[in-house]
Amino acid sequence: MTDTAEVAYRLQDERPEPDDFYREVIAGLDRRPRQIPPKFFYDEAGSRLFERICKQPEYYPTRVETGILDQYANEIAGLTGKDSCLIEPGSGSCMKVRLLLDALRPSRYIPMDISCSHLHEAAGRVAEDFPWLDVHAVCADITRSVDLDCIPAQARRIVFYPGSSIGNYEPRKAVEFLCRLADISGPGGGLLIGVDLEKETRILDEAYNDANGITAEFNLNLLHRINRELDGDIDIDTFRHHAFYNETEGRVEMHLVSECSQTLRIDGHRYEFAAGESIHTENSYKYTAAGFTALAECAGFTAEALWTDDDELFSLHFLRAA
Ligand code: AVI
Repeated sequence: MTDTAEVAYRLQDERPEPDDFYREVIAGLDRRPRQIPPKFFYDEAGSRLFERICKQPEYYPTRVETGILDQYANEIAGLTGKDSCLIEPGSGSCMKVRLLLDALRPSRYIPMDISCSHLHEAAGRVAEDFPWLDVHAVCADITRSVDLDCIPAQARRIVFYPGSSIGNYEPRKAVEFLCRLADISGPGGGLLIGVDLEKETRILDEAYNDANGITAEFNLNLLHRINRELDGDIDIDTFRHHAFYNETEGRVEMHLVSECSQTLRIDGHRYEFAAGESIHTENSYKYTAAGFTALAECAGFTAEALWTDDDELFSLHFLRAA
């Protein structure tokens, strides 16, 4: 735990083992179809690229969700109440929460992220800009169980999970993760969650294939990361980014496709790739508002409120834990 004199925040370090990346890459490349979990996108370079994705004109989720949070902050505060403990798993740059803090006036804010240096900076900036707020940052892999002794016993717990990251889980895993969030929020607590909605394929295909190529860079950074951290010998130029909406599965899929037949070597392991063979790096499920509510009910939540934008591109749900 680290205390800084200038800003009132503490950093609790529960970083994943460095071995996790090694083990999951080695195992995932042996699987068919080959796959690497999307949580490994978010090293320092990946986290910065993701921030740039969020500013691309085609990537509507950030812009639209921000508009919803801004428009309904007071209404949201009416449901959460004041003086709650606000917990944000996967907090990234902590930008969206800023739209809520003045209305919600939580007694403590707990941002949690896998990227420690990024979290350190982002949480520090929140503490500086909201000097009345008690900020306690937790660096952790939120897909694993985390020690949350830092939650004050009496405060109502509100989990804030914006960005539609729930869409990056398979629906069955999404229910498991929602159960985890229900445990964190505890009886009577709440979950404020952003969920991307089903829509025209063209809009989705463009959102994950931005003209500036930032999403492609973000996807390919995974290969750079393997070279950097796992002593890989991958020629990045022999892979291309491929993203498309899979209508049958109701999800956008991202892949890294080998453009030629080749052998990759990672720490003594060899992987033979045929030309056109891919590594599946991400799914991003899209829901109807009713479909997502049904999923959340499976995890024991009760729907209390739902907000969307005029074009019904994105939804924000407030759910109460049983
Ligand atoms: C973090 N997550 C919700 C993003 C998404 O849209 O699934 C990650 C992303 N991948 C490509 N673009 C953005």
